[in-house]
Amino acid sequence: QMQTTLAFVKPKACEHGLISEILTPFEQAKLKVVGARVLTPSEVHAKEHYEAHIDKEFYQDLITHTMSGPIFVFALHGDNAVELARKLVGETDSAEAAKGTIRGDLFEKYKEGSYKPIADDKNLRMLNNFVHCSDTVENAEREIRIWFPKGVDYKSR
Ligand code: 3AN
Repeated sequence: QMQTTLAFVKPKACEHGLISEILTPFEQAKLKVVGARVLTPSEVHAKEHYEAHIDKEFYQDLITHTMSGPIFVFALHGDNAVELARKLVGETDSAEAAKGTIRGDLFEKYKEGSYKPIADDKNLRMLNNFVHCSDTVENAEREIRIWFPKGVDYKSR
């Protein structure tokens, strides 16, 4: 059924100019961009977004990294959007993500280039895995409320 999901290009990927490359596979998979903005997350929003990870050992690093610069947040609408977008993104560790996934393909393309220091360090690589993407319909709704408090416009699509 038709759903809306939430994704964002992480700070390091924005810094490396990867926004359009990350957006393209979603559009090619017939997901429509129904909301988009660039912003540097506040601590309150970063913590709200990642509240499920509050007990993880990497939580503070995750919050710090999320706040470290502008992110490109976008909402995607389409058939089975939540699961489809997650499949397009791939595994959390970009080095393990399959060929044909966004994380897998970007890792292969940039691991020897300007992204190398991030790619080489497992901790940095996990934190800076190019893109965030909601994992469930409930989280997508929750995350859309955080980043698009006025909602997103999918009715016109
Ligand atoms: P995903 O982004 O694939 O849904 P989750 O939900 O397991 O991954 O983790 C949320 C975020 O926490 C990830 N995007 C990643 O940046 C970060 N993260 C997950 N595991 C680690 C880890 N072992 N070390 C550092 N950061 C991590």
